Amino acid sequence: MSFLKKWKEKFTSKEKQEEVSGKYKEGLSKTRKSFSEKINDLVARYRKVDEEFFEDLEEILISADVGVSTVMELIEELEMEVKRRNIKDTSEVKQVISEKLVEIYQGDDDGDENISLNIQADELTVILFVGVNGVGKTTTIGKLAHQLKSEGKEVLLTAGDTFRAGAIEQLNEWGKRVGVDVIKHSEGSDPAAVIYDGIRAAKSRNVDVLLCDTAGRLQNKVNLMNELAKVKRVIEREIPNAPHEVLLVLDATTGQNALSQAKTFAQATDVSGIVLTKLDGTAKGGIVLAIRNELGIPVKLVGLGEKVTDLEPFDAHAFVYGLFADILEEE
Ligand SMILES: Nc1nc2c(ncn2[C@@H]2O[C@H](COP(=O)(O)OP(=O)(O)O)[C@@H](O)[C@H]2O)c(=O)[nH]1
Ligand SMILES: [Mg+2]
Repeated sequence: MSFLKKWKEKFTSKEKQEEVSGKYKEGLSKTRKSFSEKINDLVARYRKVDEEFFEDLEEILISADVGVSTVMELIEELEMEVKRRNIKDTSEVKQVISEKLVEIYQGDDDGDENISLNIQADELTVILFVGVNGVGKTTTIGKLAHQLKSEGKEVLLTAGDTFRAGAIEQLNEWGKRVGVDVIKHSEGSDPAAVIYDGIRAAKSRNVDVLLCDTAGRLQNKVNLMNELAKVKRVIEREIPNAPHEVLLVLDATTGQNALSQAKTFAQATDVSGIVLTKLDGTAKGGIVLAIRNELGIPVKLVGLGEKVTDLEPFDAHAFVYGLFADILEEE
């Protein structure tokens, strides 16, 4: 089945499809523009699908930050598929590239890797946000709080980034903006102690989801590890299966640097999912594929802008649609 057809079939209503498509299209407009221009140009330059065509395609993908080993795998798959389908004309390759990009993200099965957040049905869910300064942890917490609240959940925030007074105030502002309470201590206090208070408050107020902010100092890896380990111990002691998610927030505009941050954090703590922010700010959105393929940690949420509604569950189809929307023909 064609890529576009499959994508449309995922939705129960046309309105929903248009809403999700629209958000991804807008959020990925920089990447799409650069990507579709290059692909169209490539297809115009080559009539025949040959080795040089694939070499140029390889370069385009690498320049979109897809990641070298992911690109190699993709090109190999494409070459096989093109042979199998006996495709000669370069314009037909666009379709195959979009299909293979989804496949490479999702793996061999038809895909439904569980990217939804592990939210408990009838007990408190604790989600810990980690990541270096400036990647968008606090903003993502604000956006997610808004989303959960609009689903009817009781949400509480904890200001575990006690390193700077500004960070506590920023979370507090988000709390006011979306109408949820924030548990906070003063600047310089122990993050584990704030989070402990957050859990206590969440329990006594019958909260559904507790979102915990943390500081992200990477200068000292040992400190970071110790701090995260302590925070996790405190959470585990209060709730045996918690934290239910440890979300590593990465800034898509930092490209390959995001990958190396991810490796460091994965050593420091058990990361259950990735939030990739600022996809709207980069032309190199291909980093999503590199992260999935090279780290083996699912991207669960993507930040597609600064507005409170600019947070979406990651969807490989939507992502590839956002990249190819201009160049795939409707049938
Ligand atoms: N364009 C864009 N900006 C974002 C996104 N997420 C966060 N930001 C911005 O990134 C900056 C740093 O975010 P912040 O939440 O303070 O990062 P933190 O230090 O990790 O808590 C802020 O100016 C946010 O508005 C996003 O998805 N898109
Ligand atoms: Mg912050």
